[in-house]
Amino acid sequence: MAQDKRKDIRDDIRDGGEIHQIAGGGRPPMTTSQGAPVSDDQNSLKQGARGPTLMEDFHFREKIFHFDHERIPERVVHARGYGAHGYFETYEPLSDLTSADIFQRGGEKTPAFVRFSTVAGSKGSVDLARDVRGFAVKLYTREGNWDIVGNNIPVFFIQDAIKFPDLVHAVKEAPDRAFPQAQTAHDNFWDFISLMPESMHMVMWIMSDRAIPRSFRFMEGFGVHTFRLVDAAGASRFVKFHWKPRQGLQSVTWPEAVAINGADPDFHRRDLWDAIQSGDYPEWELGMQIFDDAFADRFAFDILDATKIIPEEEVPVRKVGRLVLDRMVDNFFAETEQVAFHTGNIVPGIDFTDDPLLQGRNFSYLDTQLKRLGGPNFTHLPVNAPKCPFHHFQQDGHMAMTNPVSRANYEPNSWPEAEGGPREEPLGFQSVPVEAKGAKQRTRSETFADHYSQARQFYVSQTPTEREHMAAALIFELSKVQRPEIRERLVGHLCHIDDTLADKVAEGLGMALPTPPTPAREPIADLPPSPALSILENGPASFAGRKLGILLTDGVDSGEVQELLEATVAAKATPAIVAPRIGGVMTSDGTHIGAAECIDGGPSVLFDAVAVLLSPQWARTLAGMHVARVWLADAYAHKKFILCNEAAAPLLDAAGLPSEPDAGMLRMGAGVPGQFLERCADLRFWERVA
Ligand code: HDE
Repeated sequence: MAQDKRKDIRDDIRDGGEIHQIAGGGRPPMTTSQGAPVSDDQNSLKQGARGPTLMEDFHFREKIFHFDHERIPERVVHARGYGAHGYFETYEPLSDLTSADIFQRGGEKTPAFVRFSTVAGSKGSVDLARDVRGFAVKLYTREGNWDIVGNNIPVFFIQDAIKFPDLVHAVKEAPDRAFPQAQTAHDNFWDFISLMPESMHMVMWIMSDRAIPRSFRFMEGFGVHTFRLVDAAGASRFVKFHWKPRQGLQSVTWPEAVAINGADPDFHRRDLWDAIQSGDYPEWELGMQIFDDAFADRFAFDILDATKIIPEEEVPVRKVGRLVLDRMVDNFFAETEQVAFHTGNIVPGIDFTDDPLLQGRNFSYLDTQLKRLGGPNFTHLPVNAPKCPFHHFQQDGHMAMTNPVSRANYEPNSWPEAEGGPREEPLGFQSVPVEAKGAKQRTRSETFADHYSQARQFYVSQTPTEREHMAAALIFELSKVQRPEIRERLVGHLCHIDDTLADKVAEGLGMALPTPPTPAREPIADLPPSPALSILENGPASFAGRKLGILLTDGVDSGEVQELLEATVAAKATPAIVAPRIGGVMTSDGTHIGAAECIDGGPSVLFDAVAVLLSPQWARTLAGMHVARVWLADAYAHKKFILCNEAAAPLLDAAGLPSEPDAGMLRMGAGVPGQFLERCADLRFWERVA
């Protein structure tokens, strides 16, 4: 029999037939990477059953060799990331503003790939680190790939790229002890930051809940720098890019982030995977803040300074298209790990400005890809290759896969068209002919010197709840700093931002208010609040896309369960059943309901709101279980909306919840699930004092 099968394989190879079709029924036969069929993948080749392994075992050698080389260097920053495919749809032609091909035809869809990331942690770190999130978008336009390599925060720590290695060294684990991992709460980070007043605006953002998003789906993205839009006549305007999530903004709180990192370190990637696999495709609108030289001249800050925003109230964000993510990758390594973004990947109709951070980035990204992906031909990888035709005379190098086939590999040449290769396109990319003047110098423009006005504006734009979170974050972070003088230096900067904040943080750290440092210049203005900067002011209109954790037990009223499940689906939210055992529960009418999580594997912190529907008997049992009490007590403390049935009362008591429900807690009854889910659109009952 085995003999026959081998013969079949040989015949198939001889015939040049599809070897995949023949052995082992529907499964393809295992082969070496040279294509030789493998008969035994369980045992290496030995001299005798207990003897030495033989050097001639080419299959073993090749398998181990390949395994030994599976890893490539992780990204020096943004190592932990998660990507998905989708498309960008242009709303209407923008030919009056830009000749970029992607903006010429309304309704046109352009393929896109997006990679979200944390910055500081290594590849295997947790998703809910307090950190900036990368929001890198590759648009495969008909005139080449355009990468908007942005973040979920519109400003940056530093003004000049030459400080980037210092910043990254300071935030990452210390070189001697190799910790802490994926966090800013340590001496090196705050030492550096407290010596860099230009970082104060960014510090306000990362101490806000922006740095702990509920999911990639609920955060904004920003191009950060000022770019240019260039029209067909060569006239240009300035532009800042924004990605606005259709799902609304949402973050978790710090105590939740800490707990989620333990319960599900893959919380963000799982969320994106689940949403896309279930057909709930996340969307962002591309917004542009477009302005001219006159605005740039009169704006209080320098538009080339990446530590500043342009408030949306001053230059409104015009929505020009939408990005939809609708397909997960087939292979994480091939696509998400090997995708190579570069700020220098721009297309005709878009151009750079002289922002010194952007200029430095344009210099950096090719280097990093060369190191990471092992050679200059990473553009041949499917995720990086343009989807439009491309022709050039670059050749050879490691792993060259798309090679020229004609004779000419240089230009000019006099070979006929068929063999002569490509020629320049007069309408191809042209830089805006900006005049540059001034002496060569290492200096920082005076126009970059106000480090506090916008930091303050961010703080005063937050709701009281958000301000409290910021103060708590600063106290937490600085409490992890061992050297008191670092804490003092940082609180000194806070004195320039907001007195109440400085007082609160000093009080929380148990220190006297320090003397503030002398600012590089007096703050330009006491700027008005900008509501666009608050997450809570920009939440969702409904509970759609959120997750309701439903704790169920055997014997629960089947009508209650049915109504809640139907209301949840009608609200376009996802119900996640949590049960005492993963086998699920049997409701009062004998219906079996499967569980997504067993109660200790699915703590309430993983859900946006919770419902507790129990049978009287199980309510008493759960009241005696620590894990069940914590499940409910946490939901309450995390200010989640809670729906409970009558029978759950013993568990509520045991968990220490007040006997009088607050307005964030609803009692189950006919018609209540619908009301509850409407209430949940507020996401949290912030008024609760817990
Ligand atoms: Fe990056 N950055 N960056 N960066 N960056 C990288 O490129 C760099 C900056 C951003 O998902 C690296 O492929 C310099 C700002 C994202 O693959 C590297 C400076 C912003 C990603 C690099 C900055 C970003 C990166 C590391 C200071 C927001 C992940 C691996 C001038 C606007 C892209 C890699 C992905 C990645 C350099 C500052 C966004 C080393 C020198 C500001 C989203 O090239």
